Amino acid sequence: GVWTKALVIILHVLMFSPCFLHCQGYLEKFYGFKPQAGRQKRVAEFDSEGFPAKLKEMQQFFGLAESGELDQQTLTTMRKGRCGLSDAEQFGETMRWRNRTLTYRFSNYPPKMKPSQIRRVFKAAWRLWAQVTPLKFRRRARRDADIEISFSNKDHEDGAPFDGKGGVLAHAFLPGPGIGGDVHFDAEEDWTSNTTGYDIFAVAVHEFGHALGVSHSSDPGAVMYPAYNFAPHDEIQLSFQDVKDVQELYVLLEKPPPRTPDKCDPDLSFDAVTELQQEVVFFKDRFMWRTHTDFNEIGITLIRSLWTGIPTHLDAAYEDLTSYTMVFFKGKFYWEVKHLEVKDGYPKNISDFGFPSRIKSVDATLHFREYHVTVFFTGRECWRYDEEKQQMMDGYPKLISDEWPGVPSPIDASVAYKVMTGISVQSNRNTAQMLTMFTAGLHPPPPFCLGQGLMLYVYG
Ligand SMILES: [Ca+2]
Ligand SMILES: [Ca+2]
Ligand SMILES: [Ca+2]
Ligand SMILES: [Zn+2]
Ligand SMILES: [Zn+2]
Repeated sequence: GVWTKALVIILHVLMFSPCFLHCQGYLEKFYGFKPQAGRQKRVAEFDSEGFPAKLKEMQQFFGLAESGELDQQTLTTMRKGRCGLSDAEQFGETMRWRNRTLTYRFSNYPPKMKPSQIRRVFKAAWRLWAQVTPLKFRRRARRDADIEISFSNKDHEDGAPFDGKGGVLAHAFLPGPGIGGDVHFDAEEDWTSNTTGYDIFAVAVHEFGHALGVSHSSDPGAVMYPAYNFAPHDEIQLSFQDVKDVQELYVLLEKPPPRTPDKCDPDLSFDAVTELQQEVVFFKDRFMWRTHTDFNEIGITLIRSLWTGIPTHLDAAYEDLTSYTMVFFKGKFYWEVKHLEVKDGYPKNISDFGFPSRIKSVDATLHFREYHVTVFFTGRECWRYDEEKQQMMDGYPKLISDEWPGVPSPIDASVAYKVMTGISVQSNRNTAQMLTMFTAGLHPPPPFCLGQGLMLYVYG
């Protein structure tokens, strides 16, 4: 009847009230739960739609059965010592340090442990993070360290007071100036590095993760799992997830180190290709490959190992054999090089060739030795330059599609070699027609590869 029901409710409330309040506080603190305010509050506690939903969220995070009820497993998990930071907020990826060397400093030490021991333990904790990132950690005695480490009781004036023994063990601030990166430990915990109490090493590794910008992980094997999860003498190491998370901040977002291009990469395209006396030279980034008819092996070398005065990442290049001059192009400039030395007064502006001011760079050049003619490719247009008269030929520019039917534009690189003209066009994946290897006509003996983005044209 009514009375039994009332009794059940009363018992229910009595049984769960203290831990309900604790649990509500837990969800407020770590899952952003906002109980309804004012008069409604008492009634709202059990009926609130928000509560079971938040509880389920917490259960899901910890890999518990998502009952939405305060079952035993859930209560046990909530009573565990844990980190003071929220599990619900994902930190922005922008919260990371720009410096590669970070400094840390101890404001004080916990009462029961020797400072020298603490320093040794924390050094080892930083090492775990340093091993998987480009970061270095240095201890400072002076005040201006990036990461200030302190042990405090209860309210320590940062809006997140500690709670005495148990509960919240420590918290940390995300990377940033001032309090950013700082790590606070609850001084009232039983900190140890032996068998009893909380292992300060485990908690330090966790909090240092936050100080680097890593958020909580629901992987129970991760050190970034929010609850204290270690048996004494556990071997503490970063999990796959921890490493992935921190590398997302400090490794993947970095500019990758420059790759040395691979001449067998089928997607390889060239910046420029030119003749160089009996050789053909292919340029890519800081590198070049030199091919000589007498040698099968094609070596890759730095452009600067041969020509010190010219830039890398060239646009185009050709050799004017009548004057033994190499001409290199990059942006609106060109360089003339004789006997490996840049001639005086260079670089000069490409407008010298007679380009109108709208032409800001050239894509590729083709020099025909026997005709003393140089072809320039710019976007969809091509130009002819008379090397003897030193002027653009009449009637140019023309459309590449008119003058060179079938050659897609824009063009990456081109070279006229003996009777052949090789044109390299951006390997834009869908151009199967480019599989004709220019190099096949040049140097047949395998193993030989120099990309596949080259086409062979016979000029005649
Ligand atoms: Ca505490
Ligand atoms: Ca700081
Ligand atoms: Ca080019
Ligand atoms: Zn934490
Ligand atoms: Zn604090």
